Amino acid sequence: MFSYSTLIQAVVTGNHIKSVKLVNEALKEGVSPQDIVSSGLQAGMRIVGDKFSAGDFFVPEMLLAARAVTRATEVLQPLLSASDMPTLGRVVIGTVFGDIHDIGKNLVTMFLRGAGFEVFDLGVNIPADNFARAVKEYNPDILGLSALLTTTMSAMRDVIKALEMAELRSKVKVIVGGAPVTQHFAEHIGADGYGADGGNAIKLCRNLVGK
Ligand code: B1M
Repeated sequence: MFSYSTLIQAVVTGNHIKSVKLVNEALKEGVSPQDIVSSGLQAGMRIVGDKFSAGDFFVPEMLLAARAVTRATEVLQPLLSASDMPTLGRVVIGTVFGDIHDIGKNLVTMFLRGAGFEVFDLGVNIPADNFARAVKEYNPDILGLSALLTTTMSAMRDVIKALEMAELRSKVKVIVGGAPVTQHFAEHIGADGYGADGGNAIKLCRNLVGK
């Protein structure tokens, strides 16, 4: 029988074969993809982060854990992204310059697609000007910025400045998210919203497009 603790353990030990097997088991037993993400995969990643902070884990262990989560997420992707709804709006998303963390951004992308948004994912380590160019090219309702490092959060402000310089700021709503980001920070840099997690990002985007 599936248990969250074994999935968490598979993530913490970076066992991607086991994480995929356990996610498949959980799905067969009727566990929801959202619960698998929040109570299994994310819970495991929090422990990995704590171990890294405590000096018990190093970058290789984080990379193995990231692979265990990414592979497991690939199993969930069709379920999280499946949607028959008409498009609610268009979102461009990416991780800011200097930052290569993408697991959270990828999950938010899947959640938004599942909710009916059309999402263009630019990837990671995206310079501010590239975000502005993408806004011009794709003409999205919302621009989503993700950052996982305290040192890269300030790049979110650079993106807003780049939009202002290109006279695009009034054409798009900007939302920000990622572990170190807060509502206060979002307001401080002049973003239109802050998403704490995937579910929250859906609510925020729906509000911003008035649906
Ligand atoms: Co990094 N790393 N890492 N890392 N890493 C953290 C972030 C850290 C907190 C670990 C720690 O010290 N405890 C720490 C940052 C400390 C700080 O800034 N104060 C850290 C560090 C220091 C580093 C390096 C500098 C390590 C080094 O090289 N010495 C380095 C930096 C590389 C760089 O980016 N330039 C580095 C590298 C890496 C790996 C490559 C090894 C790997 C990333 C692999 C990958 O992403 N493909 C990695 C990992 C895995 C982590 C931890 C362990 C897990 C991150 C994660 O995937 N979480 C992380 C510790 C932690 O977060 N507890 C850590 C799970 C994910 C689902 O959550 O990303 O928060 P999260 O996303 C959530 C929400 O935040 C939100 O929704 C998501 C789903 O709920 N959200 C949004 C995210 N984006 C959003 C956007 C939105 C809305 C919501 O709207 C647009």
